[in-house]
Amino acid sequence: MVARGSEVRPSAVRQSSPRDARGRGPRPSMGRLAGLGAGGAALLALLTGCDVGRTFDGFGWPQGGISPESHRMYDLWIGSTIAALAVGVFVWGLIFWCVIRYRKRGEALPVQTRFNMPMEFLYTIAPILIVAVLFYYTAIVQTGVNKTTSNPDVTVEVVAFKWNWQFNYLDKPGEDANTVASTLGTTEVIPILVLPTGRSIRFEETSKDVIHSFWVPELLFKRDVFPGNVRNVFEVTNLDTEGAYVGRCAELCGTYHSMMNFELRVVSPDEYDRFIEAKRAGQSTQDALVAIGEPPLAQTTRPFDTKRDTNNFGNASAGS
Ligand SMILES: [Cu+2]
Repeated sequence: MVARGSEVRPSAVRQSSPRDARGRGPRPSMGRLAGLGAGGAALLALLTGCDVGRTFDGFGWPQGGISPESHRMYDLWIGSTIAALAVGVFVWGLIFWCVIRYRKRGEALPVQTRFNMPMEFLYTIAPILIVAVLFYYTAIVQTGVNKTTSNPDVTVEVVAFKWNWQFNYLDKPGEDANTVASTLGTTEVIPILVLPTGRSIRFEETSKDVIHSFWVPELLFKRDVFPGNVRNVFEVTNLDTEGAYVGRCAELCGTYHSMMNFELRVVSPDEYDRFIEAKRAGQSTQDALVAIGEPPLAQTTRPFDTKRDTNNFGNASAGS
């Protein structure tokens, strides 16, 4: 019904015909190829939520995410990589098998024009299936990561400017909200964004001048901060691990872009409530941090010394 190996390669007819007589032809390949798409899908589904990636150092993807969104993106990466490796191993196997099984056995050239319709069909369908499965999971994860709600537990306005950050705690989402408390970074003090575990958090970003980018590596996510009354909004379902995490500007925004750091300090909900109370009572961010038993200054980064007077502008006497 279809071209067998013996028909494709007349020069190898003598060697391969007994094998072909046992029915070796396109059918086993068809089964394997058909199983590939389904196998990839099953593998991806199985590995979502699995921690196979830890064994292989995350396959290059950063580990240590602190939000459900970061875990889902990590799982998508691990699942996609495993599926890609499975396809890769299968293809490498086919290549080596062909190289050995159909190696040169004589001077006669094999027939150069043959096709095998079921194989051609599967070569087209299998990649489409694989891409469809990858697209499905990507769309699901992306939609989840970008999802916003109307009633988050905490809303914080992120204001970026050259070259620092201001964080305003709002009483509700939206531009007409009131600022409950505020933290402003300066040349001497790294701004600390204090947030609680276990609560949904909405970030509303806006810039005073140029495009910046709000990036906390442990969120495995960065989002541009635009000027001109544009509010770029994203949310995390919750933060799951207390600690101090460095935050950076991830969009080249000018001379001191590389120094535009901040710190995300994740504390317990109770400590967060007391922090906000202390801020509302008029305390500085540093005093409020001490009041809840936290270090007052950033632990993960420090203000940069620009050495502007002594070195950059050649005025040696100004710095001494
Ligand atoms: Cu910036």
